[in-house]
Amino acid sequence: MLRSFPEHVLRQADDLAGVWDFAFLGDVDASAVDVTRIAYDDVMPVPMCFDATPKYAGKRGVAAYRRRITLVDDTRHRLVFGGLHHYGRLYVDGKLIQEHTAGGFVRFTADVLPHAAGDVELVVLVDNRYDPKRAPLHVPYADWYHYGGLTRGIELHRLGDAWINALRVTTTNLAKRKIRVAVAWGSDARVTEDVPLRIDIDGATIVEDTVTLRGKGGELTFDLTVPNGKPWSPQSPNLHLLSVRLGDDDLRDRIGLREVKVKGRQVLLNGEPLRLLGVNRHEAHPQFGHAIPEAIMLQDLQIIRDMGCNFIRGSHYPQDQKFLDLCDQLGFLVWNESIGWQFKTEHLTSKPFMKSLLANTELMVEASYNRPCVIMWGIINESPSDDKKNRPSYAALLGRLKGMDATRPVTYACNTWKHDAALDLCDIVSLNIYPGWYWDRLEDLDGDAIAKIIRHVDGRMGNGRKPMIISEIGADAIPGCRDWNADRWSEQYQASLLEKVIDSLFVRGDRVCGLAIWQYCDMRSSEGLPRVLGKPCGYNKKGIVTEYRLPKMAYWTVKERYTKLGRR
Ligand code: ADA
Repeated sequence: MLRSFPEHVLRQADDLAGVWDFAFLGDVDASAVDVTRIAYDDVMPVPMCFDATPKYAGKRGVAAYRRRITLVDDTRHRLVFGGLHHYGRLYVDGKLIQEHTAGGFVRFTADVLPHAAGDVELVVLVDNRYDPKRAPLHVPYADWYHYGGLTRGIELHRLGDAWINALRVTTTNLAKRKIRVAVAWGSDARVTEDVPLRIDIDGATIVEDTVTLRGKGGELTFDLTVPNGKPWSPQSPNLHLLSVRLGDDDLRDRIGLREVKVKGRQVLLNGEPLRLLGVNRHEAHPQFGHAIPEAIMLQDLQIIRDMGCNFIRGSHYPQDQKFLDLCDQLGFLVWNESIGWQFKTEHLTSKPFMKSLLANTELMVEASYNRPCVIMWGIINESPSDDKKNRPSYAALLGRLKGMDATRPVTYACNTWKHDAALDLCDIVSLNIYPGWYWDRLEDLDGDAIAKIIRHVDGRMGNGRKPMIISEIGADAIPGCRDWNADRWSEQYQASLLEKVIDSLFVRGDRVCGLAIWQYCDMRSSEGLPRVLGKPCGYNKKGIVTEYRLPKMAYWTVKERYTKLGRR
């Protein structure tokens, strides 16, 4: 399943998770593969990253997945993918039905147009190579290992003649528990009259009517009051089950009544100022790659909560819906960002590149708009926002986010803060800084190593009228490395640096409203030479826990300080 609960009760939605036929085709052109003549000599679970298995570890190329699927009748069917890495081509009975070039980490669909009922062969070609044309958003120098595969599950839906494409739920008046429900629908019939429509919340029927659907699609909106509505907050993560039925189709979602606003230097949740105490979390594990099972997701959230965190920056790509479902249920606050890692001006001024990046961004919002845990949207981590040539792309991406969602603040993690030229487009100013690691000494953190950066940015950004988050700061530590020098790479150094960072920001300072330590867990970096040479075993070791989620010395330092701050 793509979510932690069934999104459909009426609609036939087949879960295609399981063990598929598999063949690693290697260094071939996916578009030249004759998918009717592939010799499947292996099997592979879905969801999974094939290159997280020992046999295919480190391999890059085209992989072929195959299974039979059943079209229950001759109406439109829809394949729903939770994530495909990186480039994909989808075939039904040997016929190409869709290409995927919007990159990994995003939920997308591919329709099987009206087709004779019965069993058909589904083949998915997945290419995990770095390919500037087919997978432009996966850059080989990014500091994470770009695993490949079908990573977040797949479903086959029967749509029938008229169907619900999406529900978009907005809290319109928290005090009065009012929401706006937008029901986006599609149809293959020209006009469908007297279509029954019903909206239930927590099992109580709120709307019961009939509607006429004209044309290929449209949107119905309803302003409703949630009966016995309870606000969502980290302390009380109340969720309500919204169920919409249109004809013989339906769609359900779990929603949270809450409002996020920016006021001066504060981010307010339901009118209360937030102090965001958090970590950056990659979806990475040595044995699963990006295909993190729910069991590991839950352990991650248990650990992150135990550390005293209320905030998670999903770095550096759209988060798994199942992970966000758990964050909704457990009351975490999430920064969800579209894919990006130090993209270059040549990328941000390229139309094809920006087309893929806008698609990745749009798909992120479409999938997560209703998630109460998502309190802000981010874009393109650490990209050249100091180059004025890129301002139009920042404006296009941030503008698209605001156009799709007027309810959440937008930001980007900036490391070009010395001469940044786009932070004014953000609602929240977010800085990636590494004093004490990439520059300065540990003891400089006892001074104003951090404060002087904040002063510089505030001085350039209209005297600091906006909320500010330190979106990355940290130090590498090799587990078990403890020595009397207590220098860089030792666990003592990392613990001491994080202690000084938290004290500088929240004990001696009060400018920032949030901190996301870099990072929650160790993870493999990309295999590019400069990257690998600079990292022990090719791993980014700035995790507070190891890649297998075992605590380093810094864990207890962060826990002690975050827990104390959380009580204030
Ligand atoms: C950057 C980047 C992170 C990671 C970090 C580091 O801030 O955003 O993904 O690479 O540096 O560990 O150096």
